[in-house]
Amino acid sequence: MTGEPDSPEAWASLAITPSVAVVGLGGAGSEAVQDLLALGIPGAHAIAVNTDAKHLARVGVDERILLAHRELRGRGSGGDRDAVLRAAEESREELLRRLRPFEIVFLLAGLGGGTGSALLPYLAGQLRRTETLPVPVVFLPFQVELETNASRRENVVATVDELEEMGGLLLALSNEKLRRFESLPIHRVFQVRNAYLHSLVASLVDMVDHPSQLNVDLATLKNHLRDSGLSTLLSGEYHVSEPERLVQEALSGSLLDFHFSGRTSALVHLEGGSNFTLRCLDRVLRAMRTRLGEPERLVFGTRVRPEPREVVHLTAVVGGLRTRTVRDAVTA
Ligand SMILES: Nc1nc2c(ncn2[C@@H]2O[C@H](COP(=O)(O)OP(=O)(O)OP(=O)(O)O)[C@@H](O)[C@H]2O)c(=O)[nH]1
Ligand SMILES: [Mg+2]
Repeated sequence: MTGEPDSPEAWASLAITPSVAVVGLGGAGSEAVQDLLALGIPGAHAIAVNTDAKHLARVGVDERILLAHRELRGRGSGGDRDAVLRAAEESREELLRRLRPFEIVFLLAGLGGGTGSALLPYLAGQLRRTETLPVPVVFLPFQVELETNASRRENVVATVDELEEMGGLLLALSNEKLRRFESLPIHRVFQVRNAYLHSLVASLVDMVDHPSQLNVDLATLKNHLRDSGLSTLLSGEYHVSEPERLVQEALSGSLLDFHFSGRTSALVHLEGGSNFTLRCLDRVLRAMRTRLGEPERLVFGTRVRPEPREVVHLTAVVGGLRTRTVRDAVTA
């Protein structure tokens, strides 16, 4: 420890940096984790959990967990959510032992299969009883997959219902929204989506990880989430001279699926340079208020860097998603 026992340095070194895990569940989730790793999330630990031993063996992560179970025999579940739940229940202690040490655990899964669809709400529910903050991230299948495959649709709806019921943060990335990139090759489209997800994950981690002038830390975030119902995460960057556009970009440029209800709330964090003025902050907050239809609660934090910057970065946790929103997207 540096400095005198009562010095600010000593206290700073006592403050615990949030430890973050990015966890891929099933095939699609594990692949997305690899893309996030490639883009870099400083300090985050990458884990893949699968019932498919072959797939697990070829993903490049820090830690692999095979859900071994008599029924599944290391070959994936072939869409059997119930079998995966039985396996998860059997391995509950082990899974929690590996995930509980982290303060924030992002859980990623493509919905529609068995492994990711079953594990995501199961683990989110288990972790919510601990000190760890679970952040579920789901990839919703293309509409055509839902319309042409009843069992896949049932898996998706069951998972989404459980997650909505739980409340808290939910990042639902809609494959349908990827249609705006339809001229790109398919693997590139998923990379674009994962790069967008990376910017959200990195923004959240950065918001709680580095001290600000008006601070938003992990405790602030957890408190905010407790009273906000179902929430999602937005982020964006725009020129410091156009604060309203910053809010518009963050809300409309999103690949997430969400609609707001009448009772919204927002936790907003802004980072800018030495030219980020109080007027700019005020305009962002007013724009946010208008766009969210007079939120019940608006909490904000700011961080100002010593050098001037062209852009302001916004991270927002917005609560009060209309219930059934994601399900509407699934059943529309
Ligand atoms: N492979 C892959 N699939 C994706 C991706 N994004 C969404 N998906 C979809 O994710 C859904 C779930 O598929 P998987 O991840 O293979 O399923 P799983 O969770 O491994 O479950 P089982 O194999 O049935 O045990 C499917 O509808 C895919 O089309 C992606 O980036 N990669
Ligand atoms: Mg699989």
